[in-house]
Amino acid sequence: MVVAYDRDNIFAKILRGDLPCTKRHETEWAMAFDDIAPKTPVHVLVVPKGEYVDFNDFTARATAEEQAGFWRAVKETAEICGVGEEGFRLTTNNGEVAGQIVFHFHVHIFGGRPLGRMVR
Ligand code: D5M
Repeated sequence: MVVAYDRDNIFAKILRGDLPCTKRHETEWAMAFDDIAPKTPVHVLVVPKGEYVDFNDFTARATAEEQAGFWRAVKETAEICGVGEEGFRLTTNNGEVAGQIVFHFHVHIFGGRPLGRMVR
């Protein structure tokens, strides 16, 4: 079930500077900041600057340039946060069924400790 984009979602407010964040990286295409409730020593969220509800929406509507810029920012953020070489986990929750609670597309970067195996 697709949710309509709400311009007052938490990440839209952070992008506008209406809410504070601990910023780790920013480019023309994306911003990265610490998750407010970190699950690992490095737990950073990377959000595109465009208005996309979730991964499905982003991949369907963002231009190739936006998508490339976004994924480049994800890679740069991992490096800036010191986990680019040793390894990290990327997660995106796509839709309520996956537990998504903020409906502005974002990718979690987890790292900074051994994460164990998630899928066997
Ligand atoms: O989960 C959304 C994630 O966003 C969750 O890990 C908490 C985080 N969150 C919520 N509010 C904030 C603020 N204000 N700053 C930083 N991080 C925040 P998901 O299931 O991926 O939608």
